[in-house]
Amino acid sequence: MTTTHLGAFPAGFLFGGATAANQIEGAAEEGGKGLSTSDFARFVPPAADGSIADFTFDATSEQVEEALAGRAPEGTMYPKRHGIDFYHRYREDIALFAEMGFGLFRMSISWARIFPTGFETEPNEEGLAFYDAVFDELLAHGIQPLVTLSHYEMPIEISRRLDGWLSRETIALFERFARTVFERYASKVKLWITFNEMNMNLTSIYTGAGVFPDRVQGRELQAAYQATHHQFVAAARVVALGHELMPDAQIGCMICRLETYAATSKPADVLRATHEDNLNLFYPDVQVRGEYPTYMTRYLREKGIEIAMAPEDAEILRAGTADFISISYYMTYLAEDRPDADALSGSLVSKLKNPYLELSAWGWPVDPVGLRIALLKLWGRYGKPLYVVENGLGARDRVEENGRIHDDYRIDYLRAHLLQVREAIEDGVDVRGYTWWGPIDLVSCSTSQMTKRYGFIHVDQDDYGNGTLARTKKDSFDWYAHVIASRGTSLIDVD
Ligand code: BGP
Repeated sequence: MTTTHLGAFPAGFLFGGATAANQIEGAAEEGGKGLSTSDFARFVPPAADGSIADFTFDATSEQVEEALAGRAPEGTMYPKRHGIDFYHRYREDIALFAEMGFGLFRMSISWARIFPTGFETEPNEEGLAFYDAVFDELLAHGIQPLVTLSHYEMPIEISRRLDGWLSRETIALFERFARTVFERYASKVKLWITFNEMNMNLTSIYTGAGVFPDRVQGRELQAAYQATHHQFVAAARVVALGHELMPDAQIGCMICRLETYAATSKPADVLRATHEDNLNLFYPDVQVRGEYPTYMTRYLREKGIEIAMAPEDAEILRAGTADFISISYYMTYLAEDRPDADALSGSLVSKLKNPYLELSAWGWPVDPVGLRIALLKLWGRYGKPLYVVENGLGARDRVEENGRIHDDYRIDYLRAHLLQVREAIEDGVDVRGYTWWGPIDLVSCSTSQMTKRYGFIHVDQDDYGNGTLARTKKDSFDWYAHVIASRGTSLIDVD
C-alpha cells in the first residue's frame, strides 16, 4: 500500500497526546480530594516467569473495606494514588508538550477532586482551582484541552453506598458534577467527552462502572448492561445540559474500538464477526443515533437480560446525542463461529491470534491498517466527526548509559498509525485530531505498572514507586515534534 502521494494533514487537524487523571495526577488525598475507585487498583509484582496478573484494576468490596480500615495486606501497592505526580509537575509537563507542538491535550477531571464523596451539594474549591490552573497553563501554550468527564474512576463512596452505576441515583450525582465543571470551565474548554470506553463495563465492571464484582456474581452481564444503560442516560442528559450551558462546545462519545475480522471467509465466521462488531458499535449506535439498535434487542432477550428503563429514557437518549465520536484504537480482533465462541469473545485481547500481525511485548496485536478500516467504518455508519483520542504502544524502554532512550519501535508504531489516519482523511473521513496515548510515561490502567511505558517523555519511576520522577526526552520526542511541525509531511520524507 503506497502512501507517498499523500501531502500534509489538513490545516486545523490537531495533533497531541492523551492521559487520564487517575493515571497521572497522584496526590490522591491532597487538595481535598476524596478516594476514587482507581485508588484501590493494585500493582501485583510479576510472577517468577515474568507474567503479570490480570484484573488487578478490579477491587472487591472486601478489599476496599479492609483498605479503608487500614487492614490491607502488608505491602499492598496502589500506584494510581501517586501517579506520576502531575498534580505538582503539570507546568513542567505542559511545557514539554508545548515543545513538541501539541495543539490538543486530552485529560480527565477526577470527580472525587470536585465532589470528594460524590454526595456533597457544594464542590471542593481547591479541586476546581487545580483544573483552572491546568487549563490556563495549556491555553497559555496554545494547547486546547479535550476533557473527559469520566475516565475509569468515581468517588469510592458512590460504589460503597449505591453500587456505582448500577444505581439510577448515580445519574443525578453525575449531572451535578457535570453542571459544576461546565459552568466553571465553559470559557476554557470547548471539547468534551462524556465517558471513556463504556464498553469496558463488560471487561471490568469495577473500573468501568464502579460496581464491586463480588456483589454481582453470577449476573455479571445483566449488571454490566444495566450500569451501561444508566451511563447512556447520564451521557445524554449531560450532552443536553452542556449544549444549553456552552453553545459553542462540542461534546462527544468515546469507545474502545474493537474492529473485528472474521477468522476465515466462511459465511458463518463472517456473520459471527458482524455480531461481535455490533456488540462494540452498540455504544455509538445509542449515543449517536439516540436509540437502542434492533440487533441489541434480540441479543439481550436471548441472553435473558432485562434492562430496567424509566419511561422518559427513550426521549432523553434522543435529545442528547453526541456531536462527535472519539475512539481509542490499539488492536483488532478475530471472530470464528465455533461452539466456544462466547467464551472466546469479550476479553481485552482477542484470544484468537491473527497470523498476519505481530504482538507488542504485552501481547497486543499491532495493526495500523485496522485503524483506517475502523475510521472508514465509523464515518460510513454515522457521518460524524471523528477523533482518535488514544493510540499507543506500551513497551519496555532501555535507558542508555548516557541517559538516552532509543525507542525506534515507538516511532515505527506511531508513523504507521499516523499514515493510516492520513489515508483515511484522503478517503474523505472527517478525522479532526489524534492524541497519542501516554505522551508521558504513566501508570498503566490494566496492570498499574510503570514499566509498560507509552511516553515520548520518560519518567524516572519504577513499578514500586521508586525514582526521582525526573522527566527526560526519548528519541520519539523530537521525532513527533518534527511530524507536528511539518504537519505530517515528515512521515514520508524524513526519519
Ligand atoms: C485504554 C484506557 C487507558 C489506557 C490504555 C492503555 O483502554 O482508556 O486508560 O491506560 O487503554 O492500557 P494499559 O494502560 O492497560 O496499557
